Amino acid sequence: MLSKALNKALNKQVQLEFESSNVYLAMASWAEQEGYEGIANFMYLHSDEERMHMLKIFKYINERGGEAEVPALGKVEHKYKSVVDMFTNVLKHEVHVSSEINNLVDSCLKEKDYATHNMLQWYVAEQMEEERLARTLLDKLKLIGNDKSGIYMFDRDLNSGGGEGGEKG
Ligand code: OFO
Repeated sequence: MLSKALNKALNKQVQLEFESSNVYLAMASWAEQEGYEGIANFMYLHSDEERMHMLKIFKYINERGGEAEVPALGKVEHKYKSVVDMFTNVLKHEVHVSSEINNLVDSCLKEKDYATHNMLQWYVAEQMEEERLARTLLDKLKLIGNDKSGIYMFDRDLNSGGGEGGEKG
């Protein structure tokens, strides 16, 4: 049985994963409007992944006798100055999510809730991968700079799976 405190903390993570899904959906929309088809597809996929992350925790809460709640969601950013600006925000967002996952792991250990701790290990690994991917893509974009043909190729690469952003769990 989940403690009340962990139930609350997990519901907060449900909200964050839900919001992540919307953040990437808004990024997909911006990229689509700007004509970056590959980046848009990458972001649409990522948005779906985040919904899956949300659902995994949502269902876990109920399986453990807790109460999963559908959260109210905040507004997300819809405008970006550039592709680099957008991917800088992706990295920033994922670093924030990682730190929230770490806080959750910490709470589980304090409460000796090893089942939840075990469930969260998937998220620990996933966050490392998401941060790595965001850093790799941002590094590529920094190398490309203002070179239009470079951005064109970056977009094309993401369309053909070059972002390695496929779902893993
Ligand atoms: Fe759920 O991994 Fe990104 O935010």
